[in-house]
Amino acid sequence: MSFIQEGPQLAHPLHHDRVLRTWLQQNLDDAARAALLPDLQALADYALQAYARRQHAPRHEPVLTQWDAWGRRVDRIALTPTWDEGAALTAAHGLLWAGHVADARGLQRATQFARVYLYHVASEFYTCPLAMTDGTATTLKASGAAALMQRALPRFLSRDATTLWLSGQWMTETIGGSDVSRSEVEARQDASGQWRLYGRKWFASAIVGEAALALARPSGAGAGNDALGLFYVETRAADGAWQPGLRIQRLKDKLGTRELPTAETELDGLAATPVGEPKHGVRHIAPMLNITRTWNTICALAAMRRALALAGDYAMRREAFGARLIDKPLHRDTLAGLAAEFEAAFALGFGVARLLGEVESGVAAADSQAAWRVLTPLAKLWTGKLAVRIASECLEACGGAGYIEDTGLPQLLRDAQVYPIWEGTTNVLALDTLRALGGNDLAPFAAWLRRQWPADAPGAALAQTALVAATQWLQHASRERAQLEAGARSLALTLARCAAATLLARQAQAAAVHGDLRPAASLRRFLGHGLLRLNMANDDDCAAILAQD
Ligand code: MFK
Repeated sequence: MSFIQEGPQLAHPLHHDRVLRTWLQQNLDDAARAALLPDLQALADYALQAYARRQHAPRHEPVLTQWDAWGRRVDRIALTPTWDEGAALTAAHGLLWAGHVADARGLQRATQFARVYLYHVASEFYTCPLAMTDGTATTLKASGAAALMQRALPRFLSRDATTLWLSGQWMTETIGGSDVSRSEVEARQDASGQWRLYGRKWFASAIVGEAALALARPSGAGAGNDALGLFYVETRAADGAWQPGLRIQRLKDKLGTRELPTAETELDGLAATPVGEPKHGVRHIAPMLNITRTWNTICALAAMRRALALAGDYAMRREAFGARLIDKPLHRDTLAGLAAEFEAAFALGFGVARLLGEVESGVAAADSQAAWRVLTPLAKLWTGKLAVRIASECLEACGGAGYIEDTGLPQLLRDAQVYPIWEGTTNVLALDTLRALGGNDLAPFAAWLRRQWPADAPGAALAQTALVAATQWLQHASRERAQLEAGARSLALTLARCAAATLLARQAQAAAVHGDLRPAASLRRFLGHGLLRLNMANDDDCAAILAQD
């Protein structure tokens, strides 16, 4: 019998996640932690069971059946067994409800996203419709549309799986995912005054939802994004059938997230209700963007954590060149470098989640509110990129096994590729960061970061140097829009790293008081990777580099 290698095992996702436990310890008081713990424990237990189940079961994917045997159009979508469990888990553990509970300290989003973090990977991206539903609930609240709120919010935030509704976000059309200004779906009023939607939505990720928010152009309205309206639709009739005027044309054949039924839909008179006046649609849907981008951030962190946990476990089991991989200095150094990046990203992602709750509860200071608006795209764009890199490195850390489908490892990489793409690509979010900075003035954001930096923490000088360089670059680049845009990604990555270092430094200092020096070690390692990412060619060089004729 030749040698058989033991595969990686998943350790308990709550008990063996130092970074999460430290963050909870520092950010929640004893009572809040005690209240949260049963849900975290249950979701982590579920994640462990789901991982074990996947080792022995074939993968399932949703299946669309468009016609029944007798020629009726049915557009039935059979979901995976894991998706069938999603509503019960969501309701039981308050995955949506928790983010909307009134909390005088504004901790509701922190406790919600701790749940999401533990559920995400096991959920097979059921978290996608949850993100959209959360975004819809938040958008309806911001709109003040009383009748819609009264009807939909109790369903979106239900603690009872039988009454829970999910919602989608229908923005993307064939003509644009990032630039929605040329959207073609039209909204027309019929003779009774009822609005109806006509056209095609191209990437409806949460198609299983009972509702959706859709951008559409009221007939006769002008061109551009400001003329678009935001509409609320319900997808199901009382008997559970699709509403008239909604057809599911196809499920997407995607690189990853294959358990998630992403649909192309045809709208042919689907009844709709305007959210607010039927114009300024992008402005109306903006609250949703910031919510779903926070979900994206937390889910990217969860994916990184899963990849690191498996690669770390494998390093303890695998021997090569006379020792376990974990005892090989280069392998250990590689894993530690990745884990330090993850820990910094975690500090940023959960820092943004906490700030979101504070902003929504009205307890954030004005400067923190402005910082939150900048930090949201920064966290999303950086964690999205990092998730792909960490997944790729963790596969490599498992050698050839990392490339073999039924180890379950390749799926981590395929799924990770979605984080930088959906909810705004890296470049779109870099441009959004410029929008959030409100021009070329980095001073308020830099001052906010400096105020967060704990006194005497190591690395303050490094962060200061990076912020000064970023400020100078921005002042210089702002003279020419093309130069500013070309450098937006480099600037955003620099700011994201500065913000992450700052928040990790706070955690490291608080942990050190209790004798825990591990976050400080991560901070040192993270700072060693450098904060500055300002690196862009001028336009002539770009043209020269890209020229092939
Ligand atoms: C499991 C993980 C969970 C995640 C699941 C995700 C499932 C994914 C399925 C999808 O990916 S759905 C499609 C996602 N698509 C996008 O996210 C769109 C990407 N494009 C953008 O983000 C553009 O920046 C955007 C379309 C929002 C705007 O581009 P424009 O046309 O250049 O907008 P403009 O004129 O600058 O802004 C219009 C208004 O919106 C302005 O307000 P005012 O009218 O009052 O001046 C902006 O300030 C405001 N705005 C834009 N982005 C905002 C915002 N306000 C607040 N926050 C933002 N993020």
